[in-house]
Amino acid sequence: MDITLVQGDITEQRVDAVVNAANSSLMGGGGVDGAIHRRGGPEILEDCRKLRASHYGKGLPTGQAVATTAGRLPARWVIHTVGPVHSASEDRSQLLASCYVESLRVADELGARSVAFPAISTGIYGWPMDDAARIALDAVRQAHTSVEDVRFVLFDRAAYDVFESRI
Ligand code: AR6
Repeated sequence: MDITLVQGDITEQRVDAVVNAANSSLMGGGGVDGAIHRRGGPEILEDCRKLRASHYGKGLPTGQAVATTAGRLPARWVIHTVGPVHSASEDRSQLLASCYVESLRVADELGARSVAFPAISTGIYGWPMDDAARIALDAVRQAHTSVEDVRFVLFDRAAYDVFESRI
């Protein structure tokens, strides 16, 4: 598996699957989630609504992942995963690692070979970038997957530099 780092906007990535740092409602939000729904258009939300109705009445649990169409994004699928909110009192790193592992498992089911990840939980959910980068890179490196190209798309230079120092 090749792991590459890109500084930029995940909605512009030409990959088989783009991972969304969603929330358990699957109904959209800010950050990456807002950008993906804005650029991808209403088809994505429509698929999310269907998933809520058919499988996730109580919402998608933290650490799990599920796929929808990518709408107008230059990708085939969006894989929505729910990162944990960072906690100073409780170690939730297994849940964060699970987001990466489960997203790759869903990617395998779809037959996706290239996947773009944002730095899950490092925005609104408050996870320190350095710790999140360590967990993300370890999880992806250890995953058993047929995905050949994993791309971490870091929104700003500071995040890119943190990932680069750990790769
Ligand atoms: N491309 C790549 N990275 C981005 C982009 C983008 N277009 N926009 C933001 N980032 P966040 P979370 C970076 O807040 O912490 C939503 O409301 C951002 O700088 O998107 O998992 C959901 O609905 C940060 O480093 O996700 C949930 O309620 C990283 O992406 C909640 O936020 C993740 O930031 C999830 O919070």
